[in-house]
Amino acid sequence: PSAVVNPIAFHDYHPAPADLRAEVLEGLAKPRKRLSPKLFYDAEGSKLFDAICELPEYYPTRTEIAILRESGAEMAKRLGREALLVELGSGSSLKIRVLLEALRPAVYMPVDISSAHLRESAQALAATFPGLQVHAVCADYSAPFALPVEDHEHPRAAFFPGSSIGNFEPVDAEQLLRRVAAILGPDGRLLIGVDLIKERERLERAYNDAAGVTAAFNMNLLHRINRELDGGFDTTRFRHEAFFNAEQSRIEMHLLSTCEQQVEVAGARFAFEEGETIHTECSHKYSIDGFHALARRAGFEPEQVWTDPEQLFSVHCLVS
Ligand code: AVJ
Repeated sequence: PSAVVNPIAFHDYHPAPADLRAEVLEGLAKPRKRLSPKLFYDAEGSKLFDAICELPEYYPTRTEIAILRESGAEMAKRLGREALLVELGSGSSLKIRVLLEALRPAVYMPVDISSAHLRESAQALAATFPGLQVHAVCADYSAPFALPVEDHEHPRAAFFPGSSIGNFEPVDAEQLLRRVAAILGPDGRLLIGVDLIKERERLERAYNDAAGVTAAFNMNLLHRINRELDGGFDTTRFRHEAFFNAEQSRIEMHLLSTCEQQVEVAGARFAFEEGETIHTECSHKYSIDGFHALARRAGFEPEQVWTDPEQLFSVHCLVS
């Protein structure tokens, strides 16, 4: 007889849909133009991001997966048997599979803002892990939310892979971690992937790949604005720029205007100087000690950290 596939429970918190028009008009009107990296991920942008993860220069994804494979059993011990495992953002199906394999939690609760993507990936996981209770939560994890089930019989754990925390400014990262601590309650565990500070060359190569995929990912934001907001960006007059800002310990991505020009978007007109940029992303890099300090400020106690032999990437277990 075939194993029982539990139907998934779907909890829809109806996260506010992003208002692309308002966000773009506001971001481009700032004295230093900026757009949120959240806006990268339309269908085309999500495909380009998947391609980035396969690039030889882009070490974070494959390094984190190798760490999960290598130390999954130890992580499972830390997180506890029969855990309730919350995943923040469910875009990383290979990583969660490696962790579920090692951990075998009682309940898996993926939280994601994209309803269709969430339902699909939750169903696929329920089919691969018979007996696993899946509670999918459609919500914006960067805003406060409560878990949909009162469950006090399982130890609580959360998984936040991919160095997604790096997209947040340190003060916002701290606030987000504080909320995760509140969701976990006392003695919960957060397993979180964090990209490490390393030589500038290695960092900058990861965001300036030879095949130009990261450039296409960045430029797709202008194409998206042209498509969805009837924007007038001439993409031949902008170029991708990514560099390590050592003072702030972050990779910055920008779209640089190669000439003086005016661009119309949704009926508004924006002037660019030659060399002026739209700042599109920050990707913060941490030392292990620096991340421990951030975790402590957010109410967590560092319990264990795993890295790869080259110390490129870290996976932390934090106790709430
Ligand atoms: C998904 C935010 C972790 O910062 O490395 C990859 C996004 N941007 N290449 C990162 C990204 C350019 C990625 N994060």
